[in-house]
Amino acid sequence: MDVIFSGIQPSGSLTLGNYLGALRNFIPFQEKAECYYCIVNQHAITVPQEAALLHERTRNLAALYIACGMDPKKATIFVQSEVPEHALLGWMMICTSYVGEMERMTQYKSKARKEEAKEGFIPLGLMTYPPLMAADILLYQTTLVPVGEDQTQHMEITRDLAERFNRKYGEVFTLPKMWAPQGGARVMSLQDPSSKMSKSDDNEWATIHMLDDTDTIVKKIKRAVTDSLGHVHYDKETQPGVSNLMSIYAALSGKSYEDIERDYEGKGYGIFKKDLTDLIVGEMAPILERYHELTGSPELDRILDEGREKAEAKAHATYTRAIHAMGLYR
Ligand code: AQP
Repeated sequence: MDVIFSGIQPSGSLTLGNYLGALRNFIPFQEKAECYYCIVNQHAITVPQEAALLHERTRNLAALYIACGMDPKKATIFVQSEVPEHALLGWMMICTSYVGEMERMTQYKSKARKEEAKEGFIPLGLMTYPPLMAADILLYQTTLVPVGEDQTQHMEITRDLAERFNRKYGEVFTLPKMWAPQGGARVMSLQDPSSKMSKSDDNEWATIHMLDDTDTIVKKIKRAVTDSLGHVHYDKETQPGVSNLMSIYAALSGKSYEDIERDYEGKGYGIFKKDLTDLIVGEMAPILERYHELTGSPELDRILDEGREKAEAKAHATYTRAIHAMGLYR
């Protein structure tokens, strides 16, 4: 049976990109695999966070996981910082990493530039993000990691670090494979279709949040960048804005780009955008209803307490093997 691990950072309000690229795809695995779904709050602190907000978002993200259909009876749902083995193995993975390979990570380069411009410094945690992510995955002897296509480079480095460790210290870690949704499902910013939709984007109009109300979604889709060509056609080079909206439409409706082009032939962007809005609202409405029931309920704490215990048991077994392999014991 496959072992699945994945996580999302509570670094902001979740976007449609997080949903289509990651969260939605977590759910079917729980029927056929051993699943660990983590709220990776230690990754969130790789950039400055406000304590009260981080705490609130951590709980909210757990509620959103469950509202999307994650079943605590079938999957282990837990908070990263509550299982100390993540940070402990993370340090061992940092010590297995090379500065050069970390500096080459594209996410590091783009986030470092952004943080330097905003704060005047580059947090070191941004550079050591990939070894911590490797530790998260390797602790559970994970075979498959469902993530968005933007995480390809981090998955490659995870495998490299596992192989490097195994070669030097003996076979401790299973080499995990990445699982990305078909068609890529990389959702781009509604205002700049050359950059990915991100929950930490400062431009509110660029991002659809899963918790946005209907009115806000209507306005954001209306303002989404298109072009002057006026036909619904998929071509990322000449019509990047429209192509991005089409990829969201395709992911939510299950239709192919050809079908969408045929359905909207001669109809212009207005009708297409309205139907797209209806699709998004229709998908999010039941999720939001369940989310609001869960956020204040003690059920959430019970689920996370149980999740922590189950995760810790498995993580501790791998961590013990790793410290013995590395000689980190008396
Ligand atoms: N735009 C996207 N399209 C498809 N998938 C996406 N993911 C994120 N954005 C998109 C997928 O969501 C999962 C969780 O991401 P994360 O929170 O761990 O970090 P991230 O990739 O850095 O996400 P954000 O939204 O861009 O967060 P911030 O702004 O805090 O950095 C991953 O599987 C990712 O592929």
